[in-house]
Amino acid sequence: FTALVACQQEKKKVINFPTTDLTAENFVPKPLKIIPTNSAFGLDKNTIIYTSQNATGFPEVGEFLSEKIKWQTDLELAVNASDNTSAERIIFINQSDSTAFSSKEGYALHITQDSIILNAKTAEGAFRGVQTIRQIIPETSNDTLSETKMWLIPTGKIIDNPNFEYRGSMLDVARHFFSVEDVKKYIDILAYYKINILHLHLADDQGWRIEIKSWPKLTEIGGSSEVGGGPGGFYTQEEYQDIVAYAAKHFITIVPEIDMPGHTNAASVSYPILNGNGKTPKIYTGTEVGFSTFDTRKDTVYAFIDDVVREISAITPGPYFHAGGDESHVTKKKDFIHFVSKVDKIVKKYGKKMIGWDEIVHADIDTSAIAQFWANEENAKLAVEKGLKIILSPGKKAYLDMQYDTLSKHGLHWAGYIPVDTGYIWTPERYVKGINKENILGVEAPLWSETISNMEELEYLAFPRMIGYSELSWSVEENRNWENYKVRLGNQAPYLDKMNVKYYPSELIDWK
Ligand code: TNX
Repeated sequence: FTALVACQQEKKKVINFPTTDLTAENFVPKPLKIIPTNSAFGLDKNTIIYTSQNATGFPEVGEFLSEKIKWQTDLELAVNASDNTSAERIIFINQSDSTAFSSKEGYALHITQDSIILNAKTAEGAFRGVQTIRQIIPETSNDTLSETKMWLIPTGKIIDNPNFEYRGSMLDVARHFFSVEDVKKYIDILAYYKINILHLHLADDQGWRIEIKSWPKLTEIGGSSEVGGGPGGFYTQEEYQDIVAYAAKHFITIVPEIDMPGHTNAASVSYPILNGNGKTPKIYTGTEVGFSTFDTRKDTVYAFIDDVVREISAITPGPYFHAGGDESHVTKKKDFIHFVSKVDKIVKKYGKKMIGWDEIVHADIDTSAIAQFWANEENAKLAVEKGLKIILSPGKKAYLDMQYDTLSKHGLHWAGYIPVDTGYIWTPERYVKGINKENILGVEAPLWSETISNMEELEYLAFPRMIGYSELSWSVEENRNWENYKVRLGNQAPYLDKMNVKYYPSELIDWK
């Protein structure tokens, strides 16, 4: 590698680069530290990508960067080519155990006129750093400096680490079904903003969306409906694995949710034995909540849940299983407690940690469980008293399905309206009194789908707000500032347009 750099130095043409400022770049989320050196690296066809070869995942991260540079600039950069004699500049993705970046997702970027060196402990860290590189490649080339087209990248140093380890979005594929292709597009965009969790809400009253081989009617019957009477749909286990693998390639962990004991009408329509009231429920396509429950005292119900958790866990490499637990309004409190405690044990039996909506804290559960705070602060405080970690998804701030304002085409407003500034201006670290940084696993923005049924509608609610949640979860408090953020957000327009994302063009933002 040193020889290669020396050889480049020799061949380098003398170019007077314009003055640059790395601190003025449009990074979202904002990196921890940026130190500009005010010159430029010229990305052109004579640039090569080189990675640590023996460090797991590094060559693949190099290939990913090459693919994305091709998409952005049309340049085709070789990755780890054996013949690099014509190379003039290098992007080197290097495995390093430096202590400058303390977490597995941390990285350091060192950009000079000749090279971009990305150091990371793990491929995951390298992948996050690659997003930063993607964000500083200008939209257009400057071809006046040399005979080939060149994209000028400001020089300097970046040292970066995530503020929270869990940075997520949830997609409700139960109220309306979204295809594998839709989910992959959502993953593409989330990854660009360093999100690392996609929680899929796979079952609710209106539909069951994941094949369970030992209980086939769940998808045959329960998969055939959705809100408003549309056709519904479901993922076969292969399709789900395809999503999981695609997410993994983007260092995103899939969190599967089967919501229970409430929100289970679709399961009970498929197998009426589950609800224990002797009646066969009807398919439900409305949007009411809180009317269904499993029979919490029946062994068959736990045998069913054991099969569901076993089959899903076997195809879910991530550490979490989300068991729902919200709005079980027709389950008696003592039955709810009994139920959640039993489900927690089943989830643990299959090697996963249970996540549940904040209501689960009333049950006798292990401290490895995680409470997702959405509405009830008392529940969240109780969770912390019990030693559980919290995921923050406050409805008033982080619900992607809340309308922007009274004119919004889609969405609900039971938790209020969430314009783009309101969604950004809050401090997860101090949102609930008594819940401090060390109690918080991270932030997740849920997108419920009662009012959206296709990608365009999904994008209208998710973007641009989801981009703000990426900064709230990745960047430290000192680096978050609305006035500064809103300029960087406006400058995301070219990327979003190129991705064909139909974002809501909020008037609060000066879109580029
Ligand atoms: C409340 S948030 C729900 C969902 C709805 C959502 C609509 C939560 C845990 N439960 O069932 O879809 O409101 O905003």
